[in-house]
Amino acid sequence: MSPARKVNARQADKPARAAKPATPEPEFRSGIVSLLGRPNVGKSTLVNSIVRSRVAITSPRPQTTRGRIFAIRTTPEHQIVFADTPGFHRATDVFGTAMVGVAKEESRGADVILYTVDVSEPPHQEDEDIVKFLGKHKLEAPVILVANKIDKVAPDVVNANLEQFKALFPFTSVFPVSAAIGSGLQQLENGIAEHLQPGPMLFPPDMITDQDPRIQAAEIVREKALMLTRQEVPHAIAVEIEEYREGKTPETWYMRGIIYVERESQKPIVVGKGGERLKKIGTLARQDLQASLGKKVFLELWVKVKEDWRQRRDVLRSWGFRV
Ligand SMILES: Nc1nc2c(ncn2[C@@H]2O[C@H](COP(=O)(O)OP(=O)(O)O)[C@@H](O)[C@H]2O)c(=O)[nH]1
Ligand SMILES: [Mg+2]
Repeated sequence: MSPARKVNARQADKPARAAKPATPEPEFRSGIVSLLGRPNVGKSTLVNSIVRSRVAITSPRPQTTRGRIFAIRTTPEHQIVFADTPGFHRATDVFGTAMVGVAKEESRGADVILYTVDVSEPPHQEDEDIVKFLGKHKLEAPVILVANKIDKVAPDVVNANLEQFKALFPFTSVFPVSAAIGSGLQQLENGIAEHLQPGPMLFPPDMITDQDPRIQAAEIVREKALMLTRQEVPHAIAVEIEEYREGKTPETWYMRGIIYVERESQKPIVVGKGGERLKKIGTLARQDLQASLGKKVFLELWVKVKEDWRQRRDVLRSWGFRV
């Protein structure tokens, strides 16, 4: 600071009467931001990184996210409610069609749309489907292009692919990021905040997700089952937590979960030799559940067959899917 601008302490303590009129406090802003994108581009990883919590499960398997999940980021200036959705893919069954429906529905009510892509690869066919959808419905919300996974390939590959994505749609703005290593996320958050309208908080400031704890527990079990199975099996897995209650003491929690598969032949795959795989799924899930609940967790897991559940509206409805 230059000597001329120094103020002594007494002067500084004076009321700000003589100072220029105070600028009004910027208004609090809030809004719903919906994530669109192909499966596996990193939508859930992105949202988890921004809200600094593992709200949505993630995995290298496509279609890990199966319902709309709100992940809420609150700062003194704004509250951003992210609607993480299943990916936009070419659906071939009742379940897949419902998943794409979730993504479409969420984007209609959003204040901002985050179109997330994996910029380590050029656009896929599904990207063209999404762009068509955006064009057809003339959504009023601004569409921001989030070019994720910039850590995965060399910068010139990122740039070449990015140009192709940019050519698909008149995006409001573009943010290259890496959700996995956390780069570019603050700029993205600021970029989103610019498009939020002044408004009150939509959720209490300490709330990070609207997801029911029992569903969240089922999702954690499913994440581990996805991690430990291959090929068609991950797609055939659904998890329901049938019992979810305090254990014998207040420091403990008891859960009984069912891992559903579609065919009898998939059951031994999930169970593993001598029950090894099921045990591993349980151990990994229990570790996560204990960390998030802060209690000792007793988790009992069973594997059952629900023939062709992805094709059956009655079953899907009984699990809470809107089909
Ligand atoms: N290298 C890299 N991998 C990422 C990044 N973001 C997500 N992934 C991985 O991509 C896979 C799919 O992520 P997920 O968030 O489940 O994708 P979603 O289906 O779009 O929700 C997971 O294995 C993530 O770890 C990233 O920025 N860089
Ligand atoms: Mg996801």
